[in-house]
Amino acid sequence: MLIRSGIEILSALPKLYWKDDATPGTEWIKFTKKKDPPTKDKSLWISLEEEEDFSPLLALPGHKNLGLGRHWHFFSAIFWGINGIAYYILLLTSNEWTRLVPTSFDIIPQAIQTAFTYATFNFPPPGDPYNSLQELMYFGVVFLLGPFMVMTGAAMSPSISARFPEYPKIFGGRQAARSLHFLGNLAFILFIIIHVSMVIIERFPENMGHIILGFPLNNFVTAIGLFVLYGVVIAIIHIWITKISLKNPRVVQNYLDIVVNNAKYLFFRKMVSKQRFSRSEISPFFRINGYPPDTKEYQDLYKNNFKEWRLKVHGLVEKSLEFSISDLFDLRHKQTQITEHFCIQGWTAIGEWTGVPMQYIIQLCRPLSRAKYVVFYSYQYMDNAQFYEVLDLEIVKHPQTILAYEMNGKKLDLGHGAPLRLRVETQLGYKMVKWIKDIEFVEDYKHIGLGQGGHREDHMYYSPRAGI
Ligand SMILES: Nc1nc2c(c(=O)[nH]1)N[C@H]1C(S)=C(S)[C@@H](COP(=O)(O)O)O[C@H]1N2
Ligand SMILES: [Mo]
Repeated sequence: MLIRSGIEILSALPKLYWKDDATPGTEWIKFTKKKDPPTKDKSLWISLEEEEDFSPLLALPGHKNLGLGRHWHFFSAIFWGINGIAYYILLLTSNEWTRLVPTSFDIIPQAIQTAFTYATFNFPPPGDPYNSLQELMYFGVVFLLGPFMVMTGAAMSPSISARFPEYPKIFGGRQAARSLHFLGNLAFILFIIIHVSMVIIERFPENMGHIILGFPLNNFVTAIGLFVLYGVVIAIIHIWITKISLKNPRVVQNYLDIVVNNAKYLFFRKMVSKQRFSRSEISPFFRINGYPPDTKEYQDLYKNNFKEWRLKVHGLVEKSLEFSISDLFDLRHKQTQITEHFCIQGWTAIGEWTGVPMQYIIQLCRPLSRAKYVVFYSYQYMDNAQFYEVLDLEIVKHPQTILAYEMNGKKLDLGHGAPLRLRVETQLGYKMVKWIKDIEFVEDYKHIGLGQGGHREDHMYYSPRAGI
């Protein structure tokens, strides 16, 4: 499940980079035939066009459902994470660890010897319980590869790397972490293929017995039976979760979110962004996601340089507010931050943003104690529905949550959200509403849009919380 949902996530940006600018064309490998953005008019091209449609035979659930791919990925990650912790505890509090942890360097020459034995199509004598090569492999998977996948995975979380900006640098940045996470997955696949093959080739009945029953079998038929049963159970689970995901995505989204969305709330809402990149790190090219609003209302505002544009702040507040764009420019509370943007699809870019901290807006409008969420509405429509996103009030209060009107020292341009867009530096990009129209403080969001907590949640099955 981790592998297939991981492939689904890869399909949303089927390209891997080493540098965090993720400049189109600099990928070291890609799984798409689509051309990079047309160099002439980058403004008409958005990163959603980079998504690929992978088959459900490979990806979970397949057919461009990044939202559910992520749900399955994090659900399985939590499941296997708990399983792994239990395994570590049981292993290390008993003497079982001696089966896996080498206690002498002699194991290396022995393992080389064993590798030679296999290479000449012979079997080494059975180990106790493993031969030296096998022991080294298991040790590597359990104590190195597993933790490596958790660590490279965590380096891609916007909340974790916003709170600890030094952390992703261990791997050479978030794009390098993404590439390494992919290579680690290949290592896992290779291990699974070799491992299952060896189980079958070398002493099959004994191995099957040991793995599933805890004692050796000497009966070939029983061993085959167990093997087939095991394979069938796995196949049925996969067919079932793939089918319900494709047929009933909303149900799967909501059930998995009981675990996934609440885990994000638990772990990430208190993480505050500490990002401070330098000017020299600003990316030369910053992808755009979302086509600019095509309504007449917005076009008129745009043509007139947003003179008639007004930002309304309303809902569960003591004092409703209204600002023109020059009102916002004139506020003394002005903040500039250089941060790294992480789109849910997988690309990153570093930019400088200037605007008004939401902390200050909150100070002015004084939300009622009932207010739990803040809704940011856009002038843009997608799939005939107004774009909006809901954020926990707690996260909106973070110091690097700002209403930005400048990017890289210039007035925000059309593509990046003119005249005003949100920056929430601990969240994925889709939470950062562009072309903002108004802001509402609410107690609940079930009555807004399709009730999932945002346009992307409503239409693409993303989670309402976006810390990873
Ligand atoms: N109104 C609106 N805001 C939006 C989007 C959108 O489609 N519509 N896309 C979001 C996504 S998925 C990302 S990654 C960021 C991209 O910001 P950028 O275009 O400035 O790079 O904007 C977010 N804000
Ligand atoms: Mo995004």
